Amino acid sequence: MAKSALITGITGQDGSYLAELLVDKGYDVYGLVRRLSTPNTTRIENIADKVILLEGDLTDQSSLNVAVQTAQPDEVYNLAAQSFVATSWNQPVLTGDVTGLGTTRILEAIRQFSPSAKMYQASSSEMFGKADVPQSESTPFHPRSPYAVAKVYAYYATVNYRESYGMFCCNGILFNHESPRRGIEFVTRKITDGVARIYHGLSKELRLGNLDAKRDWGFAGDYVKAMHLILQQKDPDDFVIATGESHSVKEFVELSFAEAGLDWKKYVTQDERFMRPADVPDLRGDITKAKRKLGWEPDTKFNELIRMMVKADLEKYGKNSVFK
Ligand code: NDP
Ligand code: GDR
Repeated sequence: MAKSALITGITGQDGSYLAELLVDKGYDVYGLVRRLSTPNTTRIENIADKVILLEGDLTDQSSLNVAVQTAQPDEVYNLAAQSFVATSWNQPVLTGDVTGLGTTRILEAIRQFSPSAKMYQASSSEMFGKADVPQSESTPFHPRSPYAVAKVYAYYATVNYRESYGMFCCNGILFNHESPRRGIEFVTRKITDGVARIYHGLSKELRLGNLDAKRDWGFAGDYVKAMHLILQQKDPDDFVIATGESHSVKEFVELSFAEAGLDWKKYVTQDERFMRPADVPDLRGDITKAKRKLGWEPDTKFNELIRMMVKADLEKYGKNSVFK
């Protein structure tokens, strides 16, 4: 019999790649989708007839109960969140409700209606905040945003359901991962989109915040494979997933503009509006445990990721280019 999986956040970047992976593996894939005035299913259009969408919201317990009862999942991937760090200062209570308490609601739905289901929690390198480099599973947390605070709560809720009820609950502590499907407000996609707009004459400048922050950027398509592997282990456990390399925002900017044959210094300006009340200076993951236990390593290199994203955005705007 085919395995069944329930993905919350299926309409997001990771949810769409994970759904494709699980469909390819022959899973019956259910996705939780919240009601919006304009449906937002563009990232899963290519697999629309291969997944079953269930209406629900992480702030609404009864909808999560019904989703778990309906899907009777072998595996639940909790990817839904208010995931944009900058917004978490403007909407701290909502972020706590969705990104933090939402995880407890999912855990409760599983405990009551499908307790043998395995659960994956989308934990984040943001939980480390200001920490020594590199960060591993044993690095202490020091969250620096309401988002990260909510993720730390969700991390421990996941560990607690494992320890309290013997449930198969795991945290993937994922470092930043990007793709052409990345939301436009995140810095990598904002940069590659900006490069394409400038290249095609649709924009004259790109305004950014802190160029010195360093992140360990990988490709989302590689990272969803790790999510799946984490739930295929004999015992539930928590894993850091990263590339092991970090680069500054400035390096990402330089390479992205260079990919389109442009000199970034002519176009990029710093803007206070994009500075954060507290930023995270340097994140770089130590993936020793993931390599040893999961046999996982990323395939896509930093330069390849940038090339992939710049190319996709250049092609997107190419159709409406003022030069054509
Ligand atoms: P996205 O922002 O692309 O996707 C978030 C998803 O959550 C969307 O499907 C969104 O739905 C859904 N969602 C938001 N609020 C609710 C709600 N109240 N009820 C139900 N669904 C909701 O995030 P990513 O795909 O990039 O990330 C996936 C998860 O991994 C997130 O939890 C994120 O915090 C975490 N993470 C991400 C990393 C990364 O680098 N990408 C690194 C580490 C952790 P809608 O489409 O309707 O908005
Ligand atoms: P992050 O990603 O906060 O790491 O969270 P983001 O791309 O938003 O920021 C990365 C770094 O870039 C700096 N920065 C800017 N960021 C944005 N968005 N816009 C700008 O103009 C800009 N200029 C500089 C930021 O200050 C920051 O230091 C992402 C999300 O996917 C989270 O959900 C996830 O948990 C973490 O990655 C791991």
